[in-house]
Amino acid sequence: MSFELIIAETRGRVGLITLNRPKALNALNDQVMDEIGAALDGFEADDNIGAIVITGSEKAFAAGADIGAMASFSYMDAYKGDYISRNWERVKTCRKPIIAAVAGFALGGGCELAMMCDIIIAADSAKFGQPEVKLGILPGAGGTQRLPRAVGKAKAMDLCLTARFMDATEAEKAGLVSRVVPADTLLDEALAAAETIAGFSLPVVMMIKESVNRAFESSLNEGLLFERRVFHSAFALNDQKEGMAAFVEKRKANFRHD
Ligand code: CO8
Repeated sequence: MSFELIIAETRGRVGLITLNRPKALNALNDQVMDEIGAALDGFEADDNIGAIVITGSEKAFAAGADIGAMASFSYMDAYKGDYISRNWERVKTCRKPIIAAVAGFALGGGCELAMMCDIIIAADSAKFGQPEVKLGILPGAGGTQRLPRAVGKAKAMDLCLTARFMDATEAEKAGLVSRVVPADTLLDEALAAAETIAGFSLPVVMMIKESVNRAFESSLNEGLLFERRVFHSAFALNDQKEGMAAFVEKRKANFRHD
């Protein structure tokens, strides 16, 4: 897959998307989001891909939505053009797991893009923030909704209202990121985690992603019921037979992803 503002490649069973607009610190415009969407379409259609990593550069995962592109927007441009919903939701609808590997700035839409992923692994250089308030706007791609779910109301209010940045250590303590690693090992760590996930049964991995996400959309009892039904359905998989046989026979499971 060949793109202009991102690089999409495969590493084993992992699809890797690298944002590639270095001069604008990977600011996210329509073209970037369309290209991410097209890359995700390709990876989702590819049976040989079991997990995806999205990363940026050493200096910036993404410094936000492209401010220049938005500066002259009218209300009608935003509303009729279905700004954000049109091409940002594709990340959310991806059924395969996505890891955001974040170094440097993840601000505004950049932080929101990372939060749309399933796991955030941060370099020790990472800085997260929702500084839209400084621009006379508010977060528009989930910052006021996903951030409080990740870090709680107090910290989400603090970040969104003061525009201050949160470093990687604080982000890990607050629950936004799952691990912090030295910057020079970030991509290796993220790819290794993705490769581990991609080695498990793909349908089971997809069921786990769907079930964990359901926890944020339902009451506890509804979520537990959903989990139980999906759990029962796992016994229809060849991979369940293989996984348990492998345990009993003390060997490594060889999942066929069905
Ligand atoms: N949009 C466009 N260009 C950007 C952006 C951006 N968000 N961020 C940085 N750039 C550009 C700069 O304009 C500069 O370009 P040039 O060299 O041509 O002047 C280049 O990247 C390098 O930036 P700096 O010189 O500013 O680099 P510094 O190291 O001095 O500062 C910062 C780095 C702190 C990251 C600084 O660039 C900054 O504050 N950037 C803006 C951060 C921000 O406000 N982000 C939020 C944007 S609004 C948003 O995301 C809304 C989300 C709504 C939903 C998304 C829908 C699409």
